[in-house]
Amino acid sequence: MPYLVNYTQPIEFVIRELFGLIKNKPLAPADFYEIGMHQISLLGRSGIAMYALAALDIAMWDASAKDADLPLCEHLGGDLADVKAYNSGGLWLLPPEKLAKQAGELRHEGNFSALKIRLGRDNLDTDLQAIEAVRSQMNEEGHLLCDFNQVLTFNAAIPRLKSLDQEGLYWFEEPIPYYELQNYAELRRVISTPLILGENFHGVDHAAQALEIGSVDAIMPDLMRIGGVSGWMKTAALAEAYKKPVSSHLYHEVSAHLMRVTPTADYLEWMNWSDPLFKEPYQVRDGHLKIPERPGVGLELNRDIIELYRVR
Ligand code: SMN
Ligand code: MG
Repeated sequence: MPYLVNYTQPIEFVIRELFGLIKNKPLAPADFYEIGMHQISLLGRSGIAMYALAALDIAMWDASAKDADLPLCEHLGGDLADVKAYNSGGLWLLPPEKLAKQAGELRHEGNFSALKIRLGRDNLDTDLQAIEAVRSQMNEEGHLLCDFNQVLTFNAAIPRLKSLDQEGLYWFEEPIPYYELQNYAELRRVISTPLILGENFHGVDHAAQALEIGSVDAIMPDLMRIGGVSGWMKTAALAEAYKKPVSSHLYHEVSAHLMRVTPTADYLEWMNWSDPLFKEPYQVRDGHLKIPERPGVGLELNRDIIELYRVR
């Protein structure tokens, strides 16, 4: 799916529109989420409108935690304990012979014991070689997660996943298109490795539907698509009710705080692409993210870099 840079402009436009709801009003992020969701109903409670709402929701929760002089996780009732993470910053669909070196580097970046590999190559054998190359750099007890990024059809997924079931992978992520929720439920009946999706849940209702249909063994919401901190908290409560583990997708800066107040929290995705945006980006040690003891999300923007990415 192409990520078109021009889409940032309509998002910015909706942010400005929604900002009118909160300008010069007391900080009340939970109220804003409810009013904002109602406001965007005509556009649809997802997509560009949701991205804009999420941006403001996150900014408001950050400000509200800063107002209380607490790190966001403590403001939400949690503590600053370390957050278990996996390194996701590589292992794309490269030829298997290139993967061992990269896996070694990713492991040593933060002494990670868990990595994520991308699968779904032209044939099963190449996927198996890729797994073997990465495993050659891991401890026996380390977790190897995998992500297909929706590349398989339902019919192709059945034999491929049945064969890969023998590999002891920690999860199968998005093997087929994310919106085929009924097919996910079918796959779960014939596959034993846990199936996870969620980076493409567009709002809490979508997560609720996947849980209700029985499409997933675990979920991994994306902070933006799920509706910011408020959308995440509602989804975390649903996952607790359905007794399903919750991992995160990207945005580890905020998601790390939320994992501390997610009852069924599992893995935080560590993908530090956004580090240049921040003056003091987060650190990982021994495969765990350390949340800094600073108010709010605890990050200050690097204004010079922001200038480079300005929409207008
Ligand atoms: C992913 C999706 C979008 C951007 C980066 C990475 C991938 C993941 O699906 O889950 O890490
Ligand atoms: Mg993914």
